[in-house]
Formats: sequence, structure tokens, C-alpha cells
Amino acid sequence: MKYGMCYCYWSKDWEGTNYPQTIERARKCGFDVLEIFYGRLLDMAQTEVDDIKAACKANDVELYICGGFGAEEDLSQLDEPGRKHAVEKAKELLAAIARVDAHNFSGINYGCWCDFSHPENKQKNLEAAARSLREIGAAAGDLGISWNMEVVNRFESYLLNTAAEARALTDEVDSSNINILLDIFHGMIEEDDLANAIRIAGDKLGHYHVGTNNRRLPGPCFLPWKDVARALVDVGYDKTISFEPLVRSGGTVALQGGHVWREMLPNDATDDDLDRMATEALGFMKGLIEEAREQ
Ligand SMILES: [Mn+2]
Repeated sequence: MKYGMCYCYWSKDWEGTNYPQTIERARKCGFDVLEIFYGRLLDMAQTEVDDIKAACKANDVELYICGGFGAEEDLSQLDEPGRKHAVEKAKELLAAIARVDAHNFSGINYGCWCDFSHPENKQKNLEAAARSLREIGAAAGDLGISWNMEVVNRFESYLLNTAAEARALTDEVDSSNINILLDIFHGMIEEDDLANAIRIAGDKLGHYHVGTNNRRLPGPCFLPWKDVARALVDVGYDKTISFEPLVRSGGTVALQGGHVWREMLPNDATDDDLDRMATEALGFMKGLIEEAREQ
């Protein structure tokens, strides 16, 4: 199992220009993966790409890419020329992901993030998404990239709110490169049983996001951590568990999607405190998985 940290823990913004330093910082805290937003990859200078790849190699850190699509990238849209354009954009993104030597792209990468204009079209949208994803799955396969569709809560999308809905879509697409990202926060809102959600995703589980119920670093809280760890081990999940704490106020993380309206970090937390808390949370998560494996 690999363990990852999302860049937004160390920044109040989704994206930054200090990825090489953050890759080193992730490794110092014990993480195997740094997860970054996709946007800047599309027009990133080759020198920065080279610096990121060198930092990954020097620190033995793998880069994961994530994000949520807008209207132009919406693979589920019913306008056929628009959908084809979105597929071409997705292929450009795949090339950009391959350029930084990443092999996972995860998020709301099947529809439009927070667009609720035509929920009555849900079934038709899913059929359009399946057509798009079959083509993207083939392109992703050529580049060795897993396209992980994030199941999100009802306030972020009407397309995939449960693992069962995502599993139905991946079965319909039937591509080994189109998989599922489950996030414990979204699942806590929508699923009847968080462990069962993992079992439903089963061998299509491509990525897993964790945090507490209020999106702090993973740690003791009312979430059924032991059951979740048990299910991850039972389905043979052995990719990456990424931490996605949304704890920073005042930047794009808070104001553009994360909805952080109060301080979620201890008062006067220093950079060293952030790193120490991340390492402690990593110990918590690793302990759960090891315990489940020993049972
Ligand atoms: Mn997530």
C-alpha cells in the first residue's frame, strides 16, 4: 500500500509553483505520493516538468493528479459536438499527465463539477459519459494511466453519488483503465455502509481518499475506521490511500469548492506542526491497515 497527501494540505490554494519542494516535504513526512491539481499541467514549461520528475525520482515519490471538470470538459454533455470536444480535451490532459510521468488521474472527471442545471437528464448523461469514457479508456491504456472517477456527495454532482452508481458505470464502460475513487467524506454522506461501498467498488477501486468527517487529517472520530480498513484489505486494494484534508481558510481551497469557513487547524500551527500532524495521521492510517492485515 502507498500513502499519499494532497497538495492542498500545505497550501491555501489548489495549485502552486513549488511542487518539487512539496514532493520533498511529502517524503520527509513519510508519504509515497503527492497529489496535485491538473490545471497547470496543461501549459507547464518543460523546465518545471523536468524539475518535478527529478524531485519525484530523488525522493521516491509518485505524483497523482486530481481535479474537477468544468462545462467545456463535461464528458456527459448531451450536445454531441461539445461532447466530442470534451473527449479531445481529455486526451490532451492524458498527454499532459503522461508528461509528468503520472499514472493516475482522479476526481469529477466524468461530468461537470457542481452543475445542477438538468438533473432530469441523469440517465442520458451517464450514457453519454460511458461513450466518452470508452474512448478515453483506450487512450489512457496506451499511456498506462488509471482514470479514477470520484463518487461525490449530492451537493457536488447528481451523476455518481454512490459506489453502486459508479460500479454500474465502470461495468458499462468495461475498460481496465476506467476505475473508481471513493472518498470517505462523500461516502459518509451518501452510503448506507462505508465498508460495503468499498466491497461494491471491489476490483474497480482505483484510488481512496481519507480524512475525518469534517475533512481534517485522518484520526480517531466517529467514522468506522476499522471496518473501512478491513474492507480495503478484503478486496485486495493495494494502490494508494491519499489524505485530502481541507483545512486551510482564505484561499482557493476554501473559496472555490472546499467550503472552509472557519479555522480547522490549531491556533498558531507552524510548518513544523503541520508536518508533525501529517506524520502522526500517517501512523494512524498505517496502523489500521496493518491491524486489518494481521487479523
Ligand atoms: Mn476526494
